[in-house]
Amino acid sequence: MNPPLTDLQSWGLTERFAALASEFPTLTVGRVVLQERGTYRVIDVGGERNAAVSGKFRYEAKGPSDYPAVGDFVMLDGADGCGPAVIQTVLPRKSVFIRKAAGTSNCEQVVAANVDLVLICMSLNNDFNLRRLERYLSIAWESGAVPVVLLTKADLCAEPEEKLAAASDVAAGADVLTVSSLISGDWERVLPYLKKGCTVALIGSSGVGKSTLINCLLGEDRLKTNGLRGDDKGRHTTTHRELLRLPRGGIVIDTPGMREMGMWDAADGLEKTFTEIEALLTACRFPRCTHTKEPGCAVRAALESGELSPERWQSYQKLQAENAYMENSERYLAAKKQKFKDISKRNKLNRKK
Ligand SMILES: Nc1nc2c(ncn2[C@@H]2O[C@H](COP(=O)(O)OP(=O)(O)OP(=O)(O)O)[C@@H](O)[C@H]2O)c(=O)[nH]1
Ligand SMILES: [Mg+2]
Ligand SMILES: [Zn+2]
Repeated sequence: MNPPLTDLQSWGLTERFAALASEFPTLTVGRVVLQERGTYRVIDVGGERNAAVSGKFRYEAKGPSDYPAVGDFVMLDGADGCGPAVIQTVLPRKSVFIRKAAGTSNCEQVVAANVDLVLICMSLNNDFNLRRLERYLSIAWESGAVPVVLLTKADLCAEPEEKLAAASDVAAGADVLTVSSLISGDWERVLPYLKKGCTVALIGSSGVGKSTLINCLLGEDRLKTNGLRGDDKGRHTTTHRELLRLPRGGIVIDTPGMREMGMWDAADGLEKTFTEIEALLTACRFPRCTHTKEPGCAVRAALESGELSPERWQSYQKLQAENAYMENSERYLAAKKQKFKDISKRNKLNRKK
């Protein structure tokens, strides 16, 4: 008897991706569920197996973000079920969470693709940092997914309400909630965000409890977690990105804690994260106001009245500068050029139909 066919809808295959996949009648659609360096695990109609990109794919790839990432829907060759599958192409992404890769190279790194919701995890003890939250929010808004802020390890914090209010203040437009994975009944408040067929990625520093929460959701200790409770010093327990299907429906992506979350093309995300500052900028009397000494400067007025905190203003300026620096890098400009080429090619194809 043949094994039962995988229900790809429960792995997030929507009508949009099914329609895109139908353009490749000789290939099989699959979803990347695990990525570790150059190798992939994919789920397709026949189950889960190893996969690698084709030589042609490698030859044509213009940069790191062209390669498949966890969450991507890919078109596969060799659907006979034996041996590794060959990834021929990546279907156009619905959303993509990209950071600047760690280190000195000005290259992008795709953290997760086709995510509906990004759960930004920050612990209520040592990891709590509003400025870092603003950085994560900017990248998350830019991704096209909806950010939700999860303040973890609520059991270790004496004044969670205060921190909840402070985080909510900087995260306008996003839900913010506190959660403890050690208190039964408490972590369940995450459940409304996990809907059947929806993909949720957990992102945040090492040790904040991402894998522990996913284990709660799975109902078993499947993912490795750092055994020392209460300690959130970065130990990088999770070393790869992995997509898992939850027993009650919903799909989660676990990611390793990242030391650096560099900005990569996050202009729109910054605008969404700092809407009140963007509004102030348009209210300055002079269009080229430097917000230092010009009369009628709305930013300085807001700083003086206390409506805008100096820390938030500095954070905005810092992230803007970092983003502007990236936008001038060679790699960024090359990626941008390629993106426009791909879009015009796709539009042309659509017109032909
Ligand atoms: N007190 C408390 N400890 C927790 C909670 N959630 C996780 N921890 C502990 O925090 C430590 C780190 O948890 P992990 O789940 O491994 O953290 P992670 O975010 O997956 O870390 P990386 O995989 O390194 O990115 C473990 O010792 C957990 O037991 C919580 O809600 N309360
Ligand atoms: Mg982990
Ligand atoms: Zn001004």
